[in-house]
This record gives sequence, C-alpha cells and structure tokens, in this order.
Amino acid sequence: MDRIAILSDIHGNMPALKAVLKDCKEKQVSEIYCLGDLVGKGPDSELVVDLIRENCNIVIRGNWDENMAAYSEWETMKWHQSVLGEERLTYLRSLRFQHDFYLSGQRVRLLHASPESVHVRVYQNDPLEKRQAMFLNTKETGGFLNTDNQPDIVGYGDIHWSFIQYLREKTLFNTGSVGNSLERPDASYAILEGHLHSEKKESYSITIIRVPYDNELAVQLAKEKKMPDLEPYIKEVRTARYRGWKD
Ligand SMILES: [Mn+2]
Repeated sequence: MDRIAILSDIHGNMPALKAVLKDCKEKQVSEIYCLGDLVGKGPDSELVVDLIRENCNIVIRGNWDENMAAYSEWETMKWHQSVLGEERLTYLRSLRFQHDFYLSGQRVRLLHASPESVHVRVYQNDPLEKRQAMFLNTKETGGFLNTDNQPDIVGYGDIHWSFIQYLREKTLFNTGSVGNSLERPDASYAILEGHLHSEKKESYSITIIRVPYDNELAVQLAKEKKMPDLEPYIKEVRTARYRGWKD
C-alpha cells in the first residue's frame, strides 16, 4: 500500500510547512506532491521553495507562482520577487500544470485551481455543473495519461478550504491550505492511500489531515522580515478569516 501526501498553498509560511512535513514523516508517507502556491502572502517564499524542492516528488504551478514569476508593477510582488531571486523564479516558471496517475484502479488528477486555468476558481458550494466540470479534459490538461479518458478523482488547492465530495461516480477533494487556511487557523493536507500506478480496482482512501502549528511564530517571522501587507497577513494567520471579508 502506498501513502501519498498532497500539500497545497503554503504561501511562504515556514512554521506551517515544517509542521506538515514532520507529520508526513511520522505517518511514513512514500511520496509528497505539492499543488502549488508555494510563494507570496507570507514572509519566507524563498525558504518554502527550497524545502518543497527538497521534499516533494511532484510540484504543480499555482496562480501565485505564475504571477510571481511574471513582471509586476505591484510593490508587494516586487518585494517577494527580490526575496526569491532569479534562480527560484526560473524554477517557478518550470512547474507543471497537473499530475495524472492511477491509484488502485482510479484515475487521479491533481491540479491547482481548475482544468481551465490556475486563475479559474471553483468553490466547494459552487453549482454542481461547475464542480462536475473539474473532471473535463481541456486544452491545458489534455486527456488522462494521453488517452481520451477523464479522471475519476480530482484533487486541488487554491480555495484554502478542505473538503471531500462524492459527485455520482466521481470524487472531488480539496487539500485545504498548509500556510494560509481560511477555515480554521491550523494547517491541512491530504493523504491518498492505495496502490500507486496500479490499474487494478482495489480499495483506496482519501483523508484530510489537520496539523496545529506555531501561529505566533509565523506572525513574529513576518514582523521580523518587515514584509509588506503585514497586518492583513497577521489577521489571516491568527484567525483564518480572509483579509477581504468584513468580519
Ligand atoms: Mn493560494
């Protein structure tokens, strides 16, 4: 039986990433895949990129990774870009759109936001057609492993909110966010268990794991680095309430 950890949306939060990697180790996962948004928002994008490169077998591109690697006039973006440096920005440009594989006979597709684009967002409570469209093959995805098949299971990140939904014969899940959860102020990730690369139908599982981490250390690191947009970030790390929400 293989155990695959799936992490997403770290956003430069090192205490949260370290807590999740420690948990992965304790759970003896065989592979770690990352669904993108390594950078931005938090203070330590460069350290997160290095730790993800060191620990992850597969890394997918998120919207922040894509925006970060492009030219920007926004001062906040420029600050994060200078922290990252050119070599890491080149690395971010090299990241893939998706990862397809078999797990115990299930066709699994992992991507950041949706098969349309890293910028097209799908929420857990969006209309059913929109959630079902997560299983379509698009110009970006191509067919499943170069066939006309669609995936049976799609896992993604982007909304910073974890869930597992069974849509008839399809399964849609979201890992939630490691470093910038907007549901509760801990880190979350998913573990898939089953036989990796096996087309034989056998039992498998999808589990959402919640990991407490030192939120006050994350706040302190952001203050020490004098990063831009500090207050909204502190609010999100402490409360898991998005900066754009009124409460
Ligand atoms: Mn994100």
